Amino acid sequence: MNMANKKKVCVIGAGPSGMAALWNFSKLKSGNDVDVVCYEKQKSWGGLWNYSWRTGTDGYGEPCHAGMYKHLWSNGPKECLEFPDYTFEKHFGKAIPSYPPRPVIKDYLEGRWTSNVDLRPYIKFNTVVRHVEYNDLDKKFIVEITNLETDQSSKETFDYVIVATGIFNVPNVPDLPGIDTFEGTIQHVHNFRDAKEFKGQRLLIVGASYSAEDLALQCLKFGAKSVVCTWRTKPMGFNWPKGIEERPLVQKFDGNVAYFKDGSNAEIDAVIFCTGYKYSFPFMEGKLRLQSSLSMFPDNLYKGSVYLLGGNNQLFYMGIQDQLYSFTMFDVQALWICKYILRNISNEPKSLSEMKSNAQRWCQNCSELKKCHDEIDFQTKFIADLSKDVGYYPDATKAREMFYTWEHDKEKNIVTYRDQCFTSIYTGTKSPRPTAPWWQAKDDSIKAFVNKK
Ligand code: FAD
Ligand code: NA7
Repeated sequence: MNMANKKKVCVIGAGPSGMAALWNFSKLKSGNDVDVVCYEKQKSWGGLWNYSWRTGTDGYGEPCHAGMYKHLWSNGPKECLEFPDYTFEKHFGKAIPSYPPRPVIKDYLEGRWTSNVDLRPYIKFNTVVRHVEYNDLDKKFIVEITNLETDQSSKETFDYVIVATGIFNVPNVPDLPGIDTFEGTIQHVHNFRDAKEFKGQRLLIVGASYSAEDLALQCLKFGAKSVVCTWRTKPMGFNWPKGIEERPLVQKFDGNVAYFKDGSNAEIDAVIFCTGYKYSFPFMEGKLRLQSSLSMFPDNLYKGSVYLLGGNNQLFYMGIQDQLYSFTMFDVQALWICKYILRNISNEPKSLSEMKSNAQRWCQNCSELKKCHDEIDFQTKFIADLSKDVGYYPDATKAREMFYTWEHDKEKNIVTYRDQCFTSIYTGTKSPRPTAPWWQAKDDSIKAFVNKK
């Protein structure tokens, strides 16, 4: 194919989703048919899995992307996010326990991105995408970028755009009556870096989901005096260790006292909002901008990927589903998008109306999900549906049973669930037990987790 006929593809973001797109394009050996360029505003790949001490703005004055913190251990078993072709055992040369800390996960991801492939040439680091618009006349996107090192801006044209900029980077921070009078520290979990900071303190955590659960446990583990989690819709309801309790939503603050809906109050030293994130794609022109809040199937996306309100089916959003499966889901979604661009999909839809009604059915089913099991089943079906179209080889959906066990383990004991062992779908090896229970493990280095005798 001659250069002029090559399809030009822009991937925005080199986190796990964007990297899955690059990996799959490279494996499909599509170099003859497409030119792929990835813009990443950070100096390195990995997205949220990069740890940085910075909060607020980065060295270039851009909003800090990652809200990753020290001592984060995976909150799901690694066997549920393992790549079929690149297992943890392959990467580390031995089986490792099921719940690795952040540096281990990042190392594993980088292993997949560098093993028998060279993805770096695709990526322009320190380059932020400022604006994307679509021209109906020539059916091309105009992408405006800024090289943060030189502060030079330029425009490039593309046939396809894949938005893979993540969904957990713009904090949702509600207001609470009287919080201006609060005498202690206040932050959103996006700015939380080190649990040791809260040693000896009485914490109030606002929210009742994954971050609230993890911070409550982690802060207590690293020496917080007490933690009150305050919920809006329903409590997490775990069998908490002594020192953590749940109360209905805080109604007001007066000085360092928080007053709750049940009439109780508590003295507090620090407040951490674990109130989730906002979907934010400010760089997309209005008609191309996905509008959603956290969902397992945001509206107006065929197969959870092709944007249906603009861009002539040439615009994709990746990794914007609330995530149970994470990396394997990104992988199959990436393969689907790559094959769609290369016109290599079985069951390709006939018309826009067919795509819209398909997406609406998925949205409707998503809106009926009630329990965690429903969400596990829904995301399993989503992955199976994409897999069927593209012939994604091993069965990633086998993780479903493990998610059930994971949920059960958490209900049984929220402190010990990370000490349990799962069996790899792809190697059949059962993971060893961690040498120290998670509650006692404080060293999150690769050396401590992987190389122990
Ligand atoms: P991101 O990782 O957010 O990457 C997006 C990338 O896009 C970033 O590199 C960013 O710099 C770049 N970018 C953004 N805007 C622009 C722009 N305008 N121009 C150029 N580049 C841009 N998942 C799990 O499976 N297990 C866990 O234990 C787990 N723990 C988590 C803990 C926390 C605190 C959070 C917030 C999330 C966690 N997740 C976990 C979920 C997480 O979302 C995924 O693991 C994964 O990082 C999502 O990848 P992504 O590529 O979609 O997004
Ligand atoms: P989530 O899962 O979006 O949860 C946000 C929580 O915040 C949820 O419990 C909400 O309660 C609560 N919330 C939101 N707004 C408010 C207000 N105004 N008042 C009180 N409570 C509120 O975000 P997480 O950070 O926990 O998890 C996101 C990812 O980060 C996840 O993948 C993790 O692995 C890490 P609701 O139930 O809606 O009443």
